[in-house]
Amino acid sequence: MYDTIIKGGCVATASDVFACDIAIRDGKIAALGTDLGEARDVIDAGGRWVLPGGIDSHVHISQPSGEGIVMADDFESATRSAAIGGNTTILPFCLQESGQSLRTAIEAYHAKAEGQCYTDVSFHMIISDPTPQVLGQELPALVRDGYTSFKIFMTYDGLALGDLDIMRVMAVAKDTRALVMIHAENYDIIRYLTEQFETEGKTAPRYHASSRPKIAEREATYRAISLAELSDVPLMIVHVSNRETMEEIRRARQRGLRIYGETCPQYLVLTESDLDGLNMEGAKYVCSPPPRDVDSQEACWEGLQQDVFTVFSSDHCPFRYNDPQGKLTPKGRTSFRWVPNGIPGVGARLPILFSEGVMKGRIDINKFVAVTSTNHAKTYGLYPRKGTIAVGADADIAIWDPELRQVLTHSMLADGSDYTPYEGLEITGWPILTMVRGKVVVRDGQLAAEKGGGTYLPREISSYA
Ligand code: DUC
Ligand code: ZN
Ligand code: ZN
Repeated sequence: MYDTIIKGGCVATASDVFACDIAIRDGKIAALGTDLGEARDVIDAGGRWVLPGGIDSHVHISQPSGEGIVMADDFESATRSAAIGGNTTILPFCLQESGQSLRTAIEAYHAKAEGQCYTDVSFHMIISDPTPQVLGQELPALVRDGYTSFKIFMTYDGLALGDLDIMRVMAVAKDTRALVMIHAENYDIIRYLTEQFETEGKTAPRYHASSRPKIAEREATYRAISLAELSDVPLMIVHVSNRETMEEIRRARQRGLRIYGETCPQYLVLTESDLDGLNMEGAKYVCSPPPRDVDSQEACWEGLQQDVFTVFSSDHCPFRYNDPQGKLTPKGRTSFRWVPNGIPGVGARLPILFSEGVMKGRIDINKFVAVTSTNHAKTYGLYPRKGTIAVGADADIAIWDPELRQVLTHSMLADGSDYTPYEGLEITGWPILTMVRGKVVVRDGQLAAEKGGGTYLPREISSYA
């Protein structure tokens, strides 16, 4: 007797498509096949895709974001939206504040997440203050404890690491086999242009994009790749927005370097002109790197199609719009520099890629599964427990209706923000059921479980390290 059987669906993994039933026991996939016998609960998946639950490996939740600014999501609302959008695991960042010990930082995030989550979660560290103590003791200890990836920044006051510190961090990654993620934009180009625009009175949100041109991203990406090559470590270039940067990653990969790339929905369906909105409307689209142009969108699709990008993440970094603690902070009206930087997307990521990618024939269903789930699990040390449909894996499953046509509106996403940058997008296909370790969490767009079922996942070393 099984707990659940999902019957009659079309199952897809990163490599295969097959019609079969899935039997689940104790939260794990126990059998695949037909005529599997009895179960307490039978779910009819006829005419549906049955896919591994999405894994979103780039999410910001409850992260300090500057004086007077508050992120729109806590762990409850972010994982709720994630589950409604077909995800079963998310990987938020844990920010080390200046002078803070990594252990103190991580404990604070665990406390925020405890008992709140609808999906499983795991954490990447953000290393902002790589002191000898942090590099010599704290970071290696955390990697041993299952925090096997961390992000560093090449830009932002208080976060940017110079090349010397980047190499020091990479040396620790080499020793511990942790995976480094990097935010690659040239700090001084952005500082210079920001000053210039402000001097000229060009302070509207649209100048956020102009102050962070493609060349700032391309240059930093090439430098990051060079430092990773020197240090002999794998490197994930996160949130890639344009062709020139994609081509740097492609060249590195063709040379056999272990360089990986990530892109996000905003680089497929938004452009810089979205920041043009009158008054402060453009602030809704302020994120970094900024959305670019149609050729950049095309390049990001090519990157996904041609394995330059192995993961597609949301970079969910949510602020409310109509809120003095969000996008409409009074300081933001004085300059784009002060507009909270980031946009929501954890709930919209999968439907956008399914609709724009699979349904419009740009990628097939296997690629969809690879870049939204399997590759995240492999990259970040969760495979094969997560990221596939196989006997013994966690029963993390999303059932998709490929024919449901809807116009995306914010209320469908159930996050803590008050808008979606993707409002009005026509979406074909939707995850109608999300199951986390055998338990149905979302059914027909509605929550079907209490919060707190999501658990923390310590991770193995990345398959790439
Ligand atoms: N980088 C991110 O990864 N997210 C939000 C803002 C940023 O700069
Ligand atoms: Zn970043
Ligand atoms: Zn981010």
